[in-house]
Amino acid sequence: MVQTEDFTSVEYRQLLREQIDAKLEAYAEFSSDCPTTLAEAIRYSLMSGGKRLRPMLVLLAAEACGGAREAALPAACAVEMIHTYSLIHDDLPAMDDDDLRRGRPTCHKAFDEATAILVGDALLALAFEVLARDTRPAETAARCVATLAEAAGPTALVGGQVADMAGEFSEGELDTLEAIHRRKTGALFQASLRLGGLVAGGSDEQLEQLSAYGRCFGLAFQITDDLLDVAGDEATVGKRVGKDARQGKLTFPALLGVEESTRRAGELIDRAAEAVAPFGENSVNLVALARFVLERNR
Ligand code: GRG
Repeated sequence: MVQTEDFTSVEYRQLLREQIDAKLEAYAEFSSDCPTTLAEAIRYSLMSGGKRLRPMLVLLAAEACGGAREAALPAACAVEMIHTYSLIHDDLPAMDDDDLRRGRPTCHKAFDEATAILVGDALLALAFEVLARDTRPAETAARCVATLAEAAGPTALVGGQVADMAGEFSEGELDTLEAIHRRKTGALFQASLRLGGLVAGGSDEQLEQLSAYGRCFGLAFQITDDLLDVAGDEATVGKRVGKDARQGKLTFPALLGVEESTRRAGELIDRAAEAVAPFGENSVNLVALARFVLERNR
């Protein structure tokens, strides 16, 4: 069968996954200075069958700007490392206290809490090592490092997590909820798009268009995540479901209902597609990935 570079084809999605996984595998090989258990726990968490949405977005954004996939792979892996570290730490007893992730025991259950904390720390550092060392030219690497650090930092991923854990909602609940998810979930998606654009030498205007896609995509993704917690099948989703309601968490379906949440997610994906319309033919895969997220069951 002819390989088509079309995200709607299973073969192309498989090819992207294989390229991302092969690079991650290579990055998760360490010298004997890395203790065996730590190396094992890093590989356990990193090579555990996540959907790889963020690295795929990096690669598709690079392609949309006319860049080569290969050059964007270090950035793609760096984002996945940050994402994986955030999941490991989020699953810890001090945070969400979860025992199932990506269809298997969470890192602290399979190993222990100290190891899980240290795996997260190691992945955070490794992400910036590979991004700074393997992205060319050095000036682009520096811009990528700043972009990813901002998305992972106190005003984005970490700040969003803190605000979510504080769980204080009052008037303007929808605005508060969106502001939390813009930081906790959206910032890393937005950074994925920008990294792909930066590596491919995209213009400031293109970077803005990719960012706009990322903002809408991130929020739509979070809404579908909340919907899966309401109606998803635990074995398929690969993590516990129904937890938000049990914990009395504010979510999009709790606030707006399932129907309105579903409608909003669809509207946001339409807006994401519009944002990258100026890329013409080069944006078809980004649009296809956005639509794919609406239909996901895990
Ligand atoms: C601990 C600093 C820190 C942050 C944690 C990621 C996160 C912030 C919390 C996870 C809780 C959660 C369910 C967030 C909703 C969105 C999300 C990140 C879902 C998981 O992402 P997927 O579905 O995961 O892309 P896979 O496993 O496919 O990679």
